Amino acid sequence: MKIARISLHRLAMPLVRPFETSFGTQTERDVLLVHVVTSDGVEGWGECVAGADPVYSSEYVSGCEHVIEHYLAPAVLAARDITAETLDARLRFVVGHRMAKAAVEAAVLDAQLRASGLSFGRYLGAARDEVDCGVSVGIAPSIDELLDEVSGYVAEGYRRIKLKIKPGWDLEPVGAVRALLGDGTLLQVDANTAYTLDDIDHLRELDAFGLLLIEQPFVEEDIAGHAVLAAAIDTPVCLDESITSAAVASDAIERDATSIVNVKPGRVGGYLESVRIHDVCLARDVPVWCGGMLETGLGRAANVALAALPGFTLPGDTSASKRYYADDLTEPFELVDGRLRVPTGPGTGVTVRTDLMAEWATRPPLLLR
Ligand code: OSB
Ligand code: MG
Repeated sequence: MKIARISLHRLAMPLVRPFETSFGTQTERDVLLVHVVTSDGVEGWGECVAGADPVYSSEYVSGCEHVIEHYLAPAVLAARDITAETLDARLRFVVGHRMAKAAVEAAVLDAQLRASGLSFGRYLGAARDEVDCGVSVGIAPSIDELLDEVSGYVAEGYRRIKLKIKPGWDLEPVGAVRALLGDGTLLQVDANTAYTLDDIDHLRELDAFGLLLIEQPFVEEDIAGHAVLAAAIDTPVCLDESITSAAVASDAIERDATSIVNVKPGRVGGYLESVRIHDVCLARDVPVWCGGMLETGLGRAANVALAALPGFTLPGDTSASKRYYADDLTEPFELVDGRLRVPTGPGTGVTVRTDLMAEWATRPPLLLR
């Protein structure tokens, strides 16, 4: 396959409600889309999941746009023949920048699969036609408002609740939500690196709430600290930010720093590396689940396909479109019995609504050839 043209699109999409985590509050998504056109005129789309600011990871959307414009896109355009499978070798000269690479990979893979009539699900190895869904609930202004929000999601049918926590917003809200849900409902927490080794005794108090897991309590680089924590508490430790590749996943599992793994294609450099992480975990009986980055319908479509692989045994942060956006960028994903259907059409199986894209654009498209 020859990529003849690449365009980069930047749009602002308002969230239906502010999303607060230990690293800040977000009221809209600053979305970067990668569009590729092959020499045969086949199109592919990829979504970049980097945030507006480098606070979840070192990447941020303007940085991704820069590295794609100046390094990744020129390398793709210069290749006489390229596929999703050969892309990693082509782009290896750029160190890191995984979210930028993942967006390019998604666009190339989408075009490749559309050309061959294959869906993301079929290509990645989906074993199911629908996936169990959870929902990630931000830090709320008060416990009452948190309970209202959680009750709404429970009524919609979500199969697992995840609460964002930070020092000062942990035991009390988690206890209140556990009391609301009763013992039968899956409940987990995500600290987004807000704690340190000094907090181990405090984090042990979460054991009282029967949590499925605690996600990323310590900083990204601290695999050793997570191993210490995992040995000291009953709640399973699940790494998110720390898992940047299949090699790191394998190492973290080996060192007992994580007994469950959150897979996010953007964070690990793409869908192909995500499948490799899945395979590493499946071989060791480590459950994986698909994380989210407040994706539009475009990124969601591919994530839902990934979440249908056999090792994804826990509900993902793959929520319905309306949990994020009043209008989605593609046909909306709707929850049925707590599940989303895996798209079956070629490529991602969804269509980017270019009319809405133009309406939400924050600058004209950047055309590269
Ligand atoms: O840590 O999982 C996270 C959103 C943005 C950045 C990081 C995270 C999240 C979420 C939301 O928790 C997941 C989603 O619903 O897309
Ligand atoms: Mg997380």
